[in-house]
Amino acid sequence: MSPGGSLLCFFLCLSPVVCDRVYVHPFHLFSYNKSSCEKLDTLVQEEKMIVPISIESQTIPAYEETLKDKTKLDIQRSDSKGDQRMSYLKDLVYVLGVRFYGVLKETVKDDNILLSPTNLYRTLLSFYLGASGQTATDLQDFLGFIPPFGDLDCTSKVDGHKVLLTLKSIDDLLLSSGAGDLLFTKLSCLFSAPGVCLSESFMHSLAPASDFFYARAVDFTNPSQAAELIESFLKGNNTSRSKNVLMNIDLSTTLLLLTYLQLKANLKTAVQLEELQEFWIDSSTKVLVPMMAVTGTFLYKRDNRKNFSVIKVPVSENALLVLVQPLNGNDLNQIESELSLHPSSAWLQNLSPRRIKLSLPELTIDRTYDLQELLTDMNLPALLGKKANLTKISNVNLTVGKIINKALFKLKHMGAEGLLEEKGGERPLEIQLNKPFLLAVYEKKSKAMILFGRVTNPLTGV
Ligand SMILES: *[C@@H]1O[C@H](CO)[C@@H](O)[C@H](O)[C@H]1NC(C)=O
Ligand SMILES: *[C@@H]1O[C@H](CO)[C@@H](O)[C@H](O)[C@H]1NC(C)=O
Ligand SMILES: *[C@@H]1O[C@H](CO)[C@@H](O)[C@H](O)[C@H]1NC(C)=O
Ligand SMILES: *[C@@H]1O[C@H](CO)[C@@H](O)[C@H](O)[C@H]1NC(C)=O
Ligand SMILES: *[C@@H]1O[C@H](CO)[C@@H](O)[C@H](O)[C@H]1NC(C)=O
Ligand SMILES: CC(=O)N[C@H]1CO[C@H](CO)[C@@H](O)[C@@H]1O
Repeated sequence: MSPGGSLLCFFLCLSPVVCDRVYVHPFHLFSYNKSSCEKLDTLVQEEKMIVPISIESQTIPAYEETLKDKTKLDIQRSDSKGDQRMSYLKDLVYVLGVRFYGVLKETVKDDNILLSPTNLYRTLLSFYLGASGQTATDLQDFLGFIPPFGDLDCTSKVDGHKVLLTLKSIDDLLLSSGAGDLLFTKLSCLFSAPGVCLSESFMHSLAPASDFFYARAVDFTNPSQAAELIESFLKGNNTSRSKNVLMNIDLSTTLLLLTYLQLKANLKTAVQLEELQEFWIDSSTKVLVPMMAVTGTFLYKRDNRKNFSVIKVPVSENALLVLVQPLNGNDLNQIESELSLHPSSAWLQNLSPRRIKLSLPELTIDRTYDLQELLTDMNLPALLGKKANLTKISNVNLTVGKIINKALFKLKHMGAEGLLEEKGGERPLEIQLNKPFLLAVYEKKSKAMILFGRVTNPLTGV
């Protein structure tokens, strides 16, 4: 199971990570070494288990409080090894994101798409942390960690905590400085069947990656009631309705994971255009949408061979919004079909500064996907299916139901309605995003893709 393998090789060849003197295969930045392997062997497997309280209980359980305190301890130092880890991981995150995008593109047809590659990665990594045996091996493969020499001992295994900490440092960077205009929050909820115990260390691994973490028990044997309880639980926590995604919960579910990533950004100096503007959904259908405009010097590329343009707009100190638009009558399909051939940060390369007046729709895109369905569409229904070995999560056999990933991206203007200030000098190049386009949000330093999607109709975002 390594369709990702060939892509991975491609990226490895492009960006070998070289240490000061000796070459260290990037895999070993994350794998166990000989001495930590020996420690693992002698480690006594005596797990503390927790039975989550009912979703209907009004109290905040002690285990959630403890987790909050632990979360604060995990502050990351930045060092060269950490940078190498980020640089390697960002490519794996991209490959996974593009694979999921690929199946979504086939299933949702012309709809908007929004997914968070970092969050998808983190979700599957959580299950890796809870998996043993073949399930752990398969998940590691799926996450893109292929051992370089086919080693079969413990050094061929990836230490999931190192990966998790690297993902966390990426998130921390996004918020590190000047995040004033950015709202970035992550919520994780683990819902288990009543009486099912969950390992404390598994919960501990999930919690630090989220701003809000909840673990509650729900009776799934009444699926519609379970869906209602979950809906109302989330509503109390500022999560917008997940429409239909909670429908058809499997009766046999004993574990359901839901994560929600929100990113809201304000375009400084952008102004709202007074009148609604045309947006062409396809060559013969237009809708009228609220748009904003911003003038400034942005990094830009126009590729007249491949027929697309890229513009990079900073939305905070460390968050970059990248917009990709087809040119010369090219359509999005063509660009999408070549995604997997691009290295993860290709869109950030070879751009040059240009004075531009950019008009683009105001955006609110909220999308929810069930990873179990997407895995089935990828012909991998067994990866987290009924036979999955998740003995590190619970001592009972778990049936993982839905794995819901929800992402919200909101882009607004900061300035008031009105006219753009026109400074003298060079006349700006006018670019109007008035046709379907791709968008991505990158963290600037690590070049990790936080959000990725396409806008085919700005009016049907939620
Ligand atoms: C092995 O890994 C552990 C934990 O990551 C680290 O503390 C130790 O220094 C490493 N040992 C060697 C020989 O690299
Ligand atoms: C899960 O994996 C562990 C480690 O390989 C193994 O000992 C155990 O028997 C497996 N359990 C099941 C139910 O397959
Ligand atoms: C929900 O929103 C309110 C008001 O916007 C805010 O004060 C509160 O912290 C939010 N709660 C969560 C859990 O996000
Ligand atoms: C780009 O557009 C031009 C003009 O429409 C066309 O001749 C050319 O084949 C296109 N290139 C690609 C790679 O689609
Ligand atoms: C859990 O699953 C394993 C393998 O499928 C099976 O051998 C074992 O009996 C099951 N345990 C329980 C408690 O159902
Ligand atoms: C911050 C907040 O609103 N938290 C709520 C999340 O939902 C649970 C269950 O409804 C409430 O107990 C919390 O107060």
